[in-house]
Amino acid sequence: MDTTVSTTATDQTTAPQSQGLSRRSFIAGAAGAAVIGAGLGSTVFDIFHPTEAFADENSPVELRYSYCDMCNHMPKCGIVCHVKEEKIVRVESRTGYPSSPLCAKGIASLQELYDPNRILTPLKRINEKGSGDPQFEPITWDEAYATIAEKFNAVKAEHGADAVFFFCGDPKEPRGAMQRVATLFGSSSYGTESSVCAAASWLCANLVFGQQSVGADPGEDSTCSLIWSLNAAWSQPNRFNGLMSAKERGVKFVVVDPRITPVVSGLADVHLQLRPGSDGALAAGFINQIIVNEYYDKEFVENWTVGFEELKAYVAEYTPEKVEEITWVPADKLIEAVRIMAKSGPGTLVTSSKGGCHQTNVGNYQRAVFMIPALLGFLDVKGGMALGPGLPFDYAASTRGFQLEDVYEAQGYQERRHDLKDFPVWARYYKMIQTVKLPEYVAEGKIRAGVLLGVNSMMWPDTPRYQEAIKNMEFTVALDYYMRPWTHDFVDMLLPAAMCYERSAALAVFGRKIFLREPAVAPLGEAREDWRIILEIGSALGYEEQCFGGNVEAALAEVLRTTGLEVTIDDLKAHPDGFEIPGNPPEERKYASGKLRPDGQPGFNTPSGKVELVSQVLTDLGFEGLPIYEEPIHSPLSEDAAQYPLILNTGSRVPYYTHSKLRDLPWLNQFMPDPIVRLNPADATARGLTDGDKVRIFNQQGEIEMFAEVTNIVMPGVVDIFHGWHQADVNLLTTRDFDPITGFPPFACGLCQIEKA
Ligand SMILES: Nc1nc2c(c(=O)[nH]1)N[C@H]1C(S)=C(S)[C@@H](COP(=O)(O)OP(=O)(O)OC[C@H]3O[C@@H](n4cnc5c(=O)[nH]c(N)nc54)[C@H](O)[C@@H]3O)O[C@H]1N2
Ligand SMILES: Nc1nc2c(c(=O)[nH]1)N[C@H]1C(S)=C(S)[C@@H](COP(=O)(O)OP(=O)(O)OC[C@H]3O[C@@H](n4cnc5c(=O)[nH]c(N)nc54)[C@H](O)[C@@H]3O)O[C@H]1N2
Ligand code: SF4
Ligand SMILES: [Mo]
Repeated sequence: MDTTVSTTATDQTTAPQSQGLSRRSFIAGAAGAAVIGAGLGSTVFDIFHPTEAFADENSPVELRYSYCDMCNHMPKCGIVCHVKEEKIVRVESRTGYPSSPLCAKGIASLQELYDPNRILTPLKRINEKGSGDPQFEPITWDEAYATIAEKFNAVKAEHGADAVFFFCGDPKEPRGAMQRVATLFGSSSYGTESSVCAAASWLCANLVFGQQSVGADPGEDSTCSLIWSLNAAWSQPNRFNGLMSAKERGVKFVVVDPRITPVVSGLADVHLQLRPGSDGALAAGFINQIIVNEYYDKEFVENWTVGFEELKAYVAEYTPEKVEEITWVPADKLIEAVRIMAKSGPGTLVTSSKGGCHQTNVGNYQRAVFMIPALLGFLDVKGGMALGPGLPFDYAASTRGFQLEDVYEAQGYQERRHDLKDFPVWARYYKMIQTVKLPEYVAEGKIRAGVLLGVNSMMWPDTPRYQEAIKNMEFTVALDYYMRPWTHDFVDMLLPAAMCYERSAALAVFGRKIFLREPAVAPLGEAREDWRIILEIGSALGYEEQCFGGNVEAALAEVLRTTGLEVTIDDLKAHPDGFEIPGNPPEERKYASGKLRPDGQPGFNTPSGKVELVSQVLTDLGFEGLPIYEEPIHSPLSEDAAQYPLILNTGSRVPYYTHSKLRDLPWLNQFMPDPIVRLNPADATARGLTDGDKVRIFNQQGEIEMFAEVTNIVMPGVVDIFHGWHQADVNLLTTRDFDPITGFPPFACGLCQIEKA
């Protein structure tokens, strides 16, 4: 059956209504067909516009409110949906909402909603996994749930509940529900995309000052800010607004980034353009200058830190000159940057999940970075980085109570975790396993079945290892909007997830304001929202009451109840502009008043109660306590550099795409229709390459082909490649050299060579 009509992306933008089958015939066709093929031979751009996405122009418009989640899968920018005949015909920015305005991805979100390649019915696999041509046939939801329950319970009976894996990929909203169901089922094998995203940064902040953090944007009272690698202009445009306003207020910025990004050109007073992966040395140099020039807050260091003398001795050799040699950052720039931060303060540190985390040495280097605001006396002071509890929600607007963390603790899940020996530091802080060793856990028979929500095999280094692992599991069910052969060719079942505007969970929490999202339209076809599917799986597994029979509103009511706050779903419904939880005015130096520790004692929530410049958690677990810099495993200084002389820096965000997503949307695809590799003119000339050339990029791991973009945004010696292109997956070139503290892969610092294809 051919449900698609091939057109080019530009055809679709100019002639949307003239193409192909209607939405209704697609749904009917899909449901009635015996088999749905992946069409591996065709491209994901073979799409058409369903006429039914268009309403009669004269119908009345109703305005409904939702959020865009396209850049990070949490309720972000506020959206007003113009709804006609129960179809969203237009989206625009919601004024007065905490997050705005819409970027190109937000505006294009309607093309995703009405993309005819969405899967709209549960599907089961009918040919061999890993065949290269996955074939699925539609099944009912009842059959899907009955099969999942039977398979999971059989694995549990024979191998224990930990052999069933509960995973959320980039979609972060469903985490609370997924963790709850995993715990109810008795499995400690709950994991998420945080394994390779921001959690290395959170972990390091925890080790240094006892609180999860990726830093803080400068506030009204801040005078400076050290941005260590974030490129918000492209990764979080909504946030970039705030940073630009801070610049207008006169806040000074130091930006650490190997590239000349819009954050650098728009904000930086000093740009520290370092060699990717050399951050640990730059941070040591920063600290050296803070100490040598006596810029540190002496009272704070004396009373609230441990390990200062050891740190001072360690950084003594990291003089600006030596740091220049290692990092390629001119010595005078480093001196100037430290001076700006020290002389202006208080200010903030902003880190990111990308440059911040994707290195073999991140567990040490990122700790060194978090020590900078601590030494400068910026922690929990006006204009600095506020610490302490906000509302009792976690990162994905859920709660410890909803996730049943007391059950996890009381019933000894921690001791059974598969990752406990591999990544003991990670395991100490998170009730989710570090997933990078999934291939090993499957090979060893520790993981045998799983529910994989929004899973993308290309998110991990050395993609084929993960595809193989998913394939070798006895039974897996994926939840997605689309059928993605590079992942779903290896699963047994695929369930259709409802999109952003069709969902009600999760809650949106901004500061002390909580918003309830009401679906702007009903899910297309038989799609269901992720929370509902997970809770229905939980119900099928035998936990109907604890899973509210799949009722999402009841589950959200439980989330609210477990916050312990005085707020109900009805309160949220009565306050579409957000229900504000009253709070006391912000308090400074809460470490002195005992408000940062669960035991109410003064100090930070670390073993010593102090900011740990030498980490006790690490030394107790047999690691080095000081934040010692080590060269990346594959670096210009390593042996393989002779063969692969260019630094492979992958994953830096582009404004139009999110990971493997959104390539299907014509409005976005026109900006970057093909995979590109960015390289500096010097490196291009040396290889006889010009802009637009087709090139081979290769190293000891593998090879991909892309088109060259010759640009000064990248420094000489470095190539910059965005991830998530299934036709040119850069994770065929990245290595599984995991940082021992965090488990993170070195996406930012590998090696490669380039030549004309
Ligand atoms: N080389 C390299 N690799 C990287 C990175 C890098 O910088 N370089 N970055 C890493 C980081 S930080 C991250 S976060 C990961 C990205 O993590 P991934 O999980 O790889 O992200 P996506 O490509 O967005 O894939 C998510 C899948 O979920 C589906 N999906 C999207 N939204 C929903 C939803 O709401 N519900 C359901 N059920 N499915 C949905 C999409 O269609 C897609 O198939 O990649 C990591 N991998
Ligand atoms: N458009 C779009 N937006 C996104 C995403 C997306 O895929 N597309 N993904 C979302 C997700 S899951 C995440 S995690 C965030 C990431 O958000 P960001 O961290 O802002 O994104 P990146 O562009 O990956 O990385 C930031 C900067 O790190 C620099 N960098 C690279 N290597 C190094 C290094 O070795 N050291 C240092 N100091 N810096 C380095 C890059 O040059 C880049 O400019 O973006 C989110 N927003
Ligand atoms: S910044 Fe863009 S993609 Fe991200 S939530 Fe806002 S509109 Fe959506
Ligand atoms: Mo991420």
